[in-house]
Amino acid sequence: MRFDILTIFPEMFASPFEHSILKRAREAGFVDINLVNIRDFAEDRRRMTDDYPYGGGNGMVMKPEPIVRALRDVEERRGKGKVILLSPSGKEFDQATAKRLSIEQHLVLICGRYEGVDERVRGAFVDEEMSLGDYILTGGEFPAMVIVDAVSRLIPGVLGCSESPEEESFSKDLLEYPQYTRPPEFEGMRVPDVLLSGNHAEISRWRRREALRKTLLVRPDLLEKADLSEEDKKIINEIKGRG
Ligand code: 9D3
Repeated sequence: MRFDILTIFPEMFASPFEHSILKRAREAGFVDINLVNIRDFAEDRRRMTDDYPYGGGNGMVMKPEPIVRALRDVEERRGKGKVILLSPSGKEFDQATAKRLSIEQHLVLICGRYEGVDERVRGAFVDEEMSLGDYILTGGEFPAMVIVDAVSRLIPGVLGCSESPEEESFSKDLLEYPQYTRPPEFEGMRVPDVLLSGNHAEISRWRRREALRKTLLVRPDLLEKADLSEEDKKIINEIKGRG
């Protein structure tokens, strides 16, 4: 997967892609990340990338020319990709979106700044507009990093088999059950006996119950869409009954 990231702050991306799984994915050639400084495509002597909004109002708007020149340069050098504008007005990015994007060859991410981007860029050059969620950030740079991370790990070969995303679909509707590792007792807190029992059927039942309990408590909205068995529903009623 090729990513081109258009930003006026390419330095923000210095380290996030240089660790762990993403580092390995880049070294192995699964992921190729190219940073494009929008300011390099500004035409005026001051290299301005923003300007006052027509009609007045607070803040600045990103000028269309530098962004579109940068997009055309990317297309000439690296081919046509799917162009995504990161903006608080976009559709919310989620795991289904990450999956859909992971089968693309080439994504071009435009990081907005200030109050936004001139509407003519969106209208004529943007395929999709995406937000990370309903909170206000200073720009699209962190969202771009999140999208590269979430999409890259879904590209076949990027994760080793032990980290495989296979089983994510199995348990996607629920939050995870609690995990423990050694030591068996830490500052007076014991690992649940069932996990030390070696009884795999019982461990599976315990994990399902704990995942249901956690989801009911923290994300009851997930249970409405979840694919629950009759046994699951019985367990949920038990948990509810006990409070
Ligand atoms: C006045 C209205 N504001 C929109 C809620 C203006 C505004 C605030 C912050 C416009 C742009 C920004 C910068 N944010 C992003 O570019 C952004 C973002 C975000 O703020 N939250 C979640 N996802 C994203 S993706 C890009």
